[in-house]
Amino acid sequence: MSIDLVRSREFSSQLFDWVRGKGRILIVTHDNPDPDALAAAFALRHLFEVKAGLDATITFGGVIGRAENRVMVEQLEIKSVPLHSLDLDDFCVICMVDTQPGAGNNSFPVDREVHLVIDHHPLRAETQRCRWFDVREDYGASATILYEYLLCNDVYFSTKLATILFYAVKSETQDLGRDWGMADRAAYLNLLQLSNNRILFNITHAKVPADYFSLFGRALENARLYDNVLVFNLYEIPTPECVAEMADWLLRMQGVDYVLGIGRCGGRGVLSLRTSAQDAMCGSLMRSALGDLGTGGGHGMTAGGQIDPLIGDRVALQRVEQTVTQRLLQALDRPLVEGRSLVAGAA
Ligand SMILES: [Mn+2]
Repeated sequence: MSIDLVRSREFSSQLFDWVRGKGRILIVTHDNPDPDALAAAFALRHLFEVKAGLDATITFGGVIGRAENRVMVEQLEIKSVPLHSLDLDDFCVICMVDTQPGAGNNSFPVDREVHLVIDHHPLRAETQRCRWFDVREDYGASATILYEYLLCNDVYFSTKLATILFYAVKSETQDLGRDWGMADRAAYLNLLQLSNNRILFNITHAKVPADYFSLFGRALENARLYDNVLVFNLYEIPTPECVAEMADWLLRMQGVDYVLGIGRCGGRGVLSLRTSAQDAMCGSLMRSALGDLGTGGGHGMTAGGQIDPLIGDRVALQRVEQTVTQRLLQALDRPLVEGRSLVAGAA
């Protein structure tokens, strides 16, 4: 058994000993959860049920906007309750997955106690004050940590559970191409053979509404190139995940190594940073780009950020775009060149 698996076995068995006999459990993910957050929450709830006989509720702020993720939740029956509708005093144990207390990307009140944190973002000081935390920065997905808990506790992988976890590792690491480690590879390969390939196809080929395609046009129209850095502004967006999705798409452009995207959803600024440079540190680049404007974090090749609130008209969003672009170029040690529009004829 690898060192990682021994760590997983010891941590999880001690955790279950502690949690047994406790009352209701709440599992909080980051706002607008992605497949990794949803899968980690689902697997943790399953573990509590099987190993401790306890019910847990999955919750988060925001919405699940991305078409793929909606199909995932529907077809694999991942049940959750909106955070704002809960009375938090009803819960005895609070868990966080794929996010950490005070990280800025979850809506759980910062003054409330969190008992358990399982995550793969850089460890925060607040997390170290929690009763239980297992934070592995070298893991590509939180789902991989949960996969190991299930594995070393001899929990049966139903097709549903395997498919959820597999899709999480697949999408989070872009099929082991981005911020992945050997643990993710082991999880990916093992889970693939247990997964439902028809549901996986339905998720990756989710139908999208007609106005989804207008986002591509808007991203192109408002994209500016600063040498190998591309910055785009989507302005008002229907769901926060659009920014990351467009950023992933534009990163495929030849000669572009970094993509920074901006948008606003529900009065909140949403930022996403992507790179094709394997040795980059997007999390800290995002924080440099935002400075005092907002909060952000992430991994080597991806990062997210938020400005809450982001008020004002179109010009206000353009001003934010200029500021974060300048700061990003500075952090990357690039000359502060004048950006040029990607599409001929655009502003
Ligand atoms: Mn994650």
